Amino acid sequence: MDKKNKMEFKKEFVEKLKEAESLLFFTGAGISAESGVPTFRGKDGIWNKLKPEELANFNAFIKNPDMVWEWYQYRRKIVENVEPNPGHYAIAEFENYYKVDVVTQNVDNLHKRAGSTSIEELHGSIVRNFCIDCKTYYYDLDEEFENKVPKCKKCNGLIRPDVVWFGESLRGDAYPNSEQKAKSCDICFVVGTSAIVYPAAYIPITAKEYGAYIVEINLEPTELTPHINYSIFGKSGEILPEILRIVKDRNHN
Ligand code: BV8
Ligand code: ZN
Repeated sequence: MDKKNKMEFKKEFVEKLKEAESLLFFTGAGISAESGVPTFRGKDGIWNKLKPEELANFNAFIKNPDMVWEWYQYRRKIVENVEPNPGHYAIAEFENYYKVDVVTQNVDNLHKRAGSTSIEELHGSIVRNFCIDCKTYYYDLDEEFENKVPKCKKCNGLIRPDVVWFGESLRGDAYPNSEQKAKSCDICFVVGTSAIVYPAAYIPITAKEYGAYIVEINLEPTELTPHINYSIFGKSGEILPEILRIVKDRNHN
């Protein structure tokens, strides 16, 4: 995007950027779309063909472990063969100017690969797997488990991806940590999410309740849009670097 058609942003937002000390980026599948990772609910979403209830839940896994395992192998393959996009990298680079926290619903590990250092993965990550019986963790399982669920070497239990499925509570302190960060951020960016999955979608609502300025970056309005201070419509991989440019220009003049 050359000089002449630089993106313009609302004056109020530019002011908030100037005063802010801490930013929170609440992200969903849309931030990884430009990397080539399919979203869930969009027109080409992976859940158009298969319903989440059929795949991203424990009963589906117990009923048909190979099918669910194969679906995650398919998604792991995609994620292993893509790169973070300028949106992920811009979020990592904001760390040079602000205290930055990332709270992501994504399980694709792209924020980490882009260099962000404070990340809460609310729904876990497909780079990790564990045995449903003895909870032993497994990382790089070899190729032989393409479409056959692997069995635990210690107890022969089924191995599953370390993601949070529907009906499962969020693990560890990911949610309370994210809530804490939402309460203390000055600006909360809501990037590439349809904001219909709970309790994750409470995070931007909590940030707003605690006085943060909420900015939504999405191709289209979402369930959250009525609560948003500033909606910027477009691709996150183009918008986030433009917002970063304002911050860099200000810091270098
Ligand atoms: C819980 C991990 C209770 C796996 C996911 C019945 C029974 C049980 C629970 C429920 C129930 N009914 C409702 C619930 C609650 C349920 C829920 O919220 N359901 C929804 C669907 C109504 N929640 C749960 O079950 C949660 N657990 O409630 O437990 C409990 C409590 C205590 C004790 C025991 C139990 C767990 C939810 C976690 C589910 N796991 N994923 C996996 O990934 O395979 S959710 C799944 O949806 C993904 O994680 C994804 O991240 C998440 C949200 O989707 P989005 O990220 O928003 O993606 P989406 O495609 O929808 O939207 C993309 C957006 O990007 C679009 O707006 C698009 O316009 C935009 N976009 C596209 N391209 C771009 C872009 N924007 C900018 N730039 C672009 N280039
Ligand atoms: Zn085991």
